[in-house]
Amino acid sequence: MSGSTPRSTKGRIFSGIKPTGDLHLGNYIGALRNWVAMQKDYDCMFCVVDLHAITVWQDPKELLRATREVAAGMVASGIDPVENILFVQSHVAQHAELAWLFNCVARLGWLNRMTQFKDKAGKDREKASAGLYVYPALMAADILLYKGTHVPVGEDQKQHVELTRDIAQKFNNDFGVTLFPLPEPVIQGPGTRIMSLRDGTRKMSKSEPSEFACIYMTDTAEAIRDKIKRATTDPNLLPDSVAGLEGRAEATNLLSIYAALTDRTLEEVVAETKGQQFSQFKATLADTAVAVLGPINAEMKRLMADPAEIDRILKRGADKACDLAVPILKEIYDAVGFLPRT
Ligand code: AQP
Repeated sequence: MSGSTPRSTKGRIFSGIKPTGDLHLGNYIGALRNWVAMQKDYDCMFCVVDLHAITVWQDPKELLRATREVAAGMVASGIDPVENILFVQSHVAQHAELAWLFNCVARLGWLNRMTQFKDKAGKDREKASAGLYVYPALMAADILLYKGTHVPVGEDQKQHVELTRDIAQKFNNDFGVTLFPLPEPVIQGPGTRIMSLRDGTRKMSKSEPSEFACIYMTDTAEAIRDKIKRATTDPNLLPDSVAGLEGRAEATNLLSIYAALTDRTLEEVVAETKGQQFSQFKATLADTAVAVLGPINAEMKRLMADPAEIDRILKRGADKACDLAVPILKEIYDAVGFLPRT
């Protein structure tokens, strides 16, 4: 056994980020910031999910760089890699093993309903990888390999957590066991879905082609200010109530970002900014974003300059994750009826 046993608290969390490019404000508000807040209450497993990343083409050198950068971003955001388990998915082979088993539990009809596959595969579905299609079975394996009970996710991932529950339930029923818990999605705060700065109806995303649509966690203060200044808005003043945001996607997005970064509700920030021009509000938002992201950016740079330190953190995490995964996978294989290796 290596490392300390995770503390027992409100339950076990598994959550991950794909190393598919530079981390952005959506990842920070929708995932990292919540994880930091939850780490004191739960046993936490935070994962750089590289097996998920390759469901679409990744340049090998860039994948390697981004894997360390996502780990650096997690630590720089305030994830404690000693108290929690922070690791790379491909370092724990049991994820792929359990995913295969779940490919045999999940039904085609369930996978056909997944909206993320439809979005990501687009019109040219025939050319999408088979991995992209069965991605939710791998995600179920990530969570259930550790009997995870809670999954903090952005709104967009909720459907996959529901599928994880379906897989857990079907496995338990099929094999007459109570092996898996039914994990709950935890969706928190006003920033559950951060939208593009150029188009308030599209999700802020690593694969977004316009760099002005995304604030990256590696952006300089100047870049952050510039992007917020250029963010698309509408011609009206800011409203005096949340109801006044109806049909104003860009204003809603910017105010939600402000609320999330200042740990307040949308109501509270609308009360503060009511009647303001966008130029005035954008200056306040830019100051806030720079104040929050600046220190994280500096810490990410420091960590990225010491890849051996990142690798040490990830090795310790993988060892701890394996210690948990091996006996659980054994229990699962026994339930299925696989002959144990002697
Ligand atoms: N725009 C967002 N708003 C709120 N939460 C978000 N998340 C991602 N984008 C937003 C949350 O971040 C976690 C990790 O996501 P991911 O990077 O593994 O996958 P993704 O959601 O597919 O992110 P991208 O940026 O859109 O990646 P690409 O372009 O590679 O597909 C998740 O909890 C997610 O909800």
